Amino acid sequence: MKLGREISDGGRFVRQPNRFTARIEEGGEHPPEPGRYRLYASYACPWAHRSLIVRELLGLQDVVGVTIVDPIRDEKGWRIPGGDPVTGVEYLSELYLASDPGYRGRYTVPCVWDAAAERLVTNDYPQITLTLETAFAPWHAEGAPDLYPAALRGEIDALNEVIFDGLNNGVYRAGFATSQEAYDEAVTKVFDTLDLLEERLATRSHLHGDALTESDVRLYPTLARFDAVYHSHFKCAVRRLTDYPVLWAYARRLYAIPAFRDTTDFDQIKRHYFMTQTNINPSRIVPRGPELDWTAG
Ligand SMILES: N[C@@H](CCC(=O)N[C@@H](CS)C(=O)NCC(=O)O)C(=O)O
Repeated sequence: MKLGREISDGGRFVRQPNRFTARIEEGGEHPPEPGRYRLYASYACPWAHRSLIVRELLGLQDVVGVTIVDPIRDEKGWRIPGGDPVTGVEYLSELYLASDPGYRGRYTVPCVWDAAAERLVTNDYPQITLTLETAFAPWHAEGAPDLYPAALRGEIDALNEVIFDGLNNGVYRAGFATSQEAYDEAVTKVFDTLDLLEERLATRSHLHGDALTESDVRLYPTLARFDAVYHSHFKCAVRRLTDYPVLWAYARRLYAIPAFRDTTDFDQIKRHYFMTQTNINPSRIVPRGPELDWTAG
């Protein structure tokens, strides 16, 4: 993992920019089409998790194929067990290098491959779910939720920023900090954000009211990993998710929806973080527990 270059002088984790940022859009170089694009994802990765949730929520399984990588990443990066049925590659890095031989960043999931152009379109994780929600609308299943309704986009985008900064990326900033000051700053923000969301959800079933939106999809993967991984591995130890009655009930309500439950694999999540991020867990020991009942009440 080339994380070294993502640590600033003050010991702060600064995430690398995304290199592939083309869009799948009507009239563009990569027009939406069923069967043309493939999503590469890991059940362990929170950024990829949201794209798996949205693909299933919108009923796009036959429109956009998926390849799931092995949860344990070695020095060669993400591996595709048995090889990729579409491109034949064994490592995700091969798709990055086929698209840009000069690429020197991390080979990340999620990313989307255009089988017609034979190149990666995007590894721009915030955009992937939005693309499935908008450009692929003609192929959504009947009765699929509108996760990005036009009237709410401003509010959704604004709350997504708060969730990204305070939680999605905030937990990584706490976990990868290499100075006490950088850790303190990040962990304070993590719990301030959880407090804020606990209050917000006290008066509504979902982040923007009664209906599920993109914001809920962005929050859930971090909540699902919180007690199992972030509480110990990333030192987000002030409180557990289960100490927040409203958020814990909300997380279980989402888990009861098949698209969330089917894509939540606690075993792969734990093995990935504890065995792959050896910079903060050199022994690679995977802790037992916590024993949580995600199906309760
Ligand atoms: N594209 C983003 C977010 C996606 C991301 O970080 N994915 C992780 C897994 S959760 C990954 O694929 N890491 C590969 C690596 O670090 O080599 C980034 O570059 O930071």
